[in-house]
Amino acid sequence: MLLDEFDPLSDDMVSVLDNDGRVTRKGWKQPVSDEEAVEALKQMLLARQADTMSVSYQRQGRMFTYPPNLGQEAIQVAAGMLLREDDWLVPAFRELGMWLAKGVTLKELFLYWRGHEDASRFEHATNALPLSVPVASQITHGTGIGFAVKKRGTDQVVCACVGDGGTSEGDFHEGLNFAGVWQVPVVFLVQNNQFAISVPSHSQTASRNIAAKGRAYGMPGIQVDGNDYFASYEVMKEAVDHARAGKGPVLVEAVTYRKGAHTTSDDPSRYRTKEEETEWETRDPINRLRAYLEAKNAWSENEKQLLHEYRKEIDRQFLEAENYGPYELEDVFRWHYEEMPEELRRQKVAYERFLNWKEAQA
Ligand SMILES: Cc1ncc(C[n+]2csc(CCOP(=O)(O)OP(=O)(O)O)c2C)c(N)n1
Ligand SMILES: [Mg+2]
Repeated sequence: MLLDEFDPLSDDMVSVLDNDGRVTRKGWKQPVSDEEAVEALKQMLLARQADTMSVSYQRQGRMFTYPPNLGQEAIQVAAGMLLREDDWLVPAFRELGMWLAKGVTLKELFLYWRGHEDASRFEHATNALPLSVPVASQITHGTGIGFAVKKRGTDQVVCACVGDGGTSEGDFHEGLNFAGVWQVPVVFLVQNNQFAISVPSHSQTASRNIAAKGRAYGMPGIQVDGNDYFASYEVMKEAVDHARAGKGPVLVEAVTYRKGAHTTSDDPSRYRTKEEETEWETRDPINRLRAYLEAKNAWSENEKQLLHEYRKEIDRQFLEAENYGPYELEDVFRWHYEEMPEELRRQKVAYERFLNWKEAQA
């Protein structure tokens, strides 16, 4: 069991492939079929293409903002493949590969970043919570859902996601503490992408790593190379199986790198060096999995053609989002409570007054 073998207190990290896609672990057996690995690589390419185009849509003024997932595809696709339809996904805001696996459409995600409230409905996805921008607030929700699942006695698993920066929030610690005490079926997945906007992850904690924190809350913690698809798959599989078997929560720290900006309003050249970016480029998750598959003659896709098809489909869904229609002012206020409380009603009136004033200025 990797969960027993790899000790976060010794800074162990699970990995399988080196930067050239060669297997480095002795006695390793491929955990999925070649077909599944090929499918994973295709999903990673789709996610990356959607990301690249999203940044471009935003630059064209067609989307308000966007947080790129570039470079974080391996852990996201691996985790997504392991969630059952009735498992719960409790995301932060940078989980593209997992959303797609859950059945969330690109159209819905585009609609979200265009500021539309309807985007949070996820019509074709079961048990996927809306995006959570208030950092780490979703962790307590994930624990709560895990508590409910346990009370009902079903074998569903909750995957609650957070970033390295989110682990400094109180919600993270409350959520993990409660989860440990009640042994709920939750996998806490930290995508440690090295940054919380401009703050480097080593400034978030005096711990040796984030995975080690699991110990204090009475759950296994494990560090994995999140840019290594197979390692990510193996670790997430053990974590999900552990939770599903009623053995309680697990903390997974996936070590990765945010290749893009924090969001389209950020400029990473202000706080990190070209050398660092170049160094991480050699660990790119797509290149590593592709090199592995090519070496065993398992990758025969015409990538150019594939990307061409992806671009067409992404554009089609973007146009659907763009032509969706405006949202009502009411939508901004009406989803929090069954009946709008007085304070929200007051804010709505004030906002209407502001919009009328703005229109009069034009
Ligand atoms: C409670 C809260 N504080 C601050 C912010 C502003 N903010 C948005 S994202 C972010 C950094 C998050 O970093 P991390 O958890 O590492 O996730 P990443 O963006 O790297 O995926 C901050 C500070 C916020 N959204 N919510
Ligand atoms: Mg981060």
